[in-house]
Amino acid sequence: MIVKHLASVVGTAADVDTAGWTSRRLLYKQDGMGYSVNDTIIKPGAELEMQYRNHLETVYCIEGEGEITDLATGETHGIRPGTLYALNLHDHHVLRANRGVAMRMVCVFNPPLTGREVHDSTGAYALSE
Ligand code: 9YT
Repeated sequence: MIVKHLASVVGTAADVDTAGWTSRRLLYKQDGMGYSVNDTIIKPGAELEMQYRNHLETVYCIEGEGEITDLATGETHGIRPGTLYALNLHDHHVLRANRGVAMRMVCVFNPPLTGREVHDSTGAYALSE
């Protein structure tokens, strides 16, 4: 059994900070679950264009508010605590956090992340071995 608390990840190598988000990586590929789990803060006012070509990602909002635009259809969906989105088609999208409030999201990746992945110029994470 693996039991850990967010506090044991904050400030370590598994706490990855970028201009738009901070990802606290709770479970990695190395944990053997077949998926990884992050507790991620999307910074207030952040606007992130992403497309995880190599991964499927499910995101569950637990704090804050914002929206996601599906760039294939132009459709925009509001996000608030309790909203889940699953990028089942490796969807090209823009994620926005409302100004003045961070969004806190639980992010699950398949295949699992292995380390300090950050987005490449296409908005994807590289696929590791
Ligand atoms: C929701 C989202 O994709 N945010 C970007 C950060 C990423 N999910 C991560 O590694 O936690």
